[in-house]
Amino acid sequence: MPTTPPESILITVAPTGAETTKDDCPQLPTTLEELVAAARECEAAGAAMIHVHIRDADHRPTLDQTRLRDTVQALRESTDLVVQLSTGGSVHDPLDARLKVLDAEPDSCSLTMGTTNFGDDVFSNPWPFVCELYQLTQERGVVPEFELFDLGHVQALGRLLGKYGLPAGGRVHCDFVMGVPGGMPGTAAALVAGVALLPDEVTSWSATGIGRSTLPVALAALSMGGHLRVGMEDVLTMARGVPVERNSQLVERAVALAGLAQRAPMTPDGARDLLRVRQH
Ligand code: KMH
Ligand code: ZN
Repeated sequence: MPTTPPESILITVAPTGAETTKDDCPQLPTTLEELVAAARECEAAGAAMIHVHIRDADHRPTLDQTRLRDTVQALRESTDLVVQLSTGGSVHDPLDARLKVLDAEPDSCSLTMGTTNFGDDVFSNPWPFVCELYQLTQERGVVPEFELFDLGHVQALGRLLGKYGLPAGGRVHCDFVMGVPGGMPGTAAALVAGVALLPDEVTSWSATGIGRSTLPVALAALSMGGHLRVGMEDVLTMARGVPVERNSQLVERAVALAGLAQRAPMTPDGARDLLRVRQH
């Protein structure tokens, strides 16, 4: 990993997630139209990649194949964003349905490096599943973003790369997802520990802090030369008692914070180059 911070910053937006209900948060983009509108606003605000979870007609999380394909196509038609589909889905999604996410042919996909307690639930990522999903990304030419919820996941990433080699495109990008109840805390100290453990093959990393940890994690990541993921998947308030109305507000804030660190938002083409995502 380079020791000097890069001059530009990859901002990924995670606009929806699988945990928040539409009833609890009517402004959450859950329909395709809402998702595309949010994506366009976030791209205009400075996002270069979108991490996508989709919902069904009742706004519930789904991994429906047709909807996934339609979503990838609609996002490609309406934006230049790098399209990353979640293979994590919701804690209730079966492993085989999560593997099939790659059939929708995204640019990138998330790949979580181990099981973690997730609030009162379990986010299941057994080692054989991680290996199968990783090999599938290599076969299909989909660039994985390794999701690290815990320090053990960082170790597991080294083990995976040692066993199966580099991802499609040859770059290794990972994302620290911090502050999930059951995972590592969303603190600067935990991020420092995680970055120190990253395998040598890692070429870039981002971080996101859930809920109240969003700002401490963002500031720590910026100070360490990391990239940022923001969005309503991870946080629903701008400040205590102030709801997020649009995902683009969170992207705008990330751009402003990065600006203070003298880093300009990367374009989608810049992100494709960083991640070695193939052109469509
Ligand atoms: N919804 C979480 C259980 C991912 O997208 O890969 C899993 C998650 C991670 O959001
Ligand atoms: Zn996700």
